[in-house]
Amino acid sequence: MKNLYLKLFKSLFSFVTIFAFFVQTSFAQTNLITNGDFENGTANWTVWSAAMATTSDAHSGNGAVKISNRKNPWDAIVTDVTSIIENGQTYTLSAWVKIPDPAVNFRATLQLNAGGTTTYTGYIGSNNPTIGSYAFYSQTFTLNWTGNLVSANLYFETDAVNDIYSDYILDDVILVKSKPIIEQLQEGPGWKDIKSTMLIGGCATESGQNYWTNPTAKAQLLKDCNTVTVQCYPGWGRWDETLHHVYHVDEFTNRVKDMKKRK
Ligand SMILES: [Ca+2]
Repeated sequence: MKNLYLKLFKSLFSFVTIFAFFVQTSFAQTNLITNGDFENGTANWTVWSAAMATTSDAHSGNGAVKISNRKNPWDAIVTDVTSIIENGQTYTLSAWVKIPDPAVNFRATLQLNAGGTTTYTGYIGSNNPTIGSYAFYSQTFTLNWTGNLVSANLYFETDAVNDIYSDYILDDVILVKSKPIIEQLQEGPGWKDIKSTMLIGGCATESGQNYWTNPTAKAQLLKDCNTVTVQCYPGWGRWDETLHHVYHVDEFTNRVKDMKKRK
């Protein structure tokens, strides 16, 4: 019976894309970067071999910072994060960046000197960043180093196009302690009481990592999923040939309830 049910379930949900909206968990999200929004001028920031000036061309608030007169990738705005970062900690770094002229290989680089060895690691990178308007860049990563931390600088750089290094404008730089999303889900309040704002997506197909085939995600679903605000709509395979792009929220919720009972 169980197998029959699962077969039915799989066939119903093949090629269906599901989006669940829920609030971020209550995990602390304090921005570790002082004046990351540049509302206090350029306080807490310095510049290496370039020009730094505030600008009203902000992503949010009244101010942002513009870096110009660059001759090298590392002619950049920089902030000292030595006293901020912790070994073994996972972080999410994000920033809004506007690059007016052609540029490649945008990244935020962490220059880290630990135990006398200096390393350079790029984060939130894009080989082909958006040109001419603000774009959002974000990445979650875990920092690990060996030996005593001597210094750590975070700076933002690009490579040249036709030997010209574009200016760039930076706003809303945020560094927060983070955890892998699946850990946040496991520690969170569960889906049953959650109402919308954050998007997670997954395809209820039989391949790849999704809520139905990823053991951890599936465990979470079975653990606490009683009612879910879910939008389902047929993908290219379509739910059927008559109800095109129809939401099947109730159907989905009932299936989940039933699956939970049968586990
Ligand atoms: Ca700002």
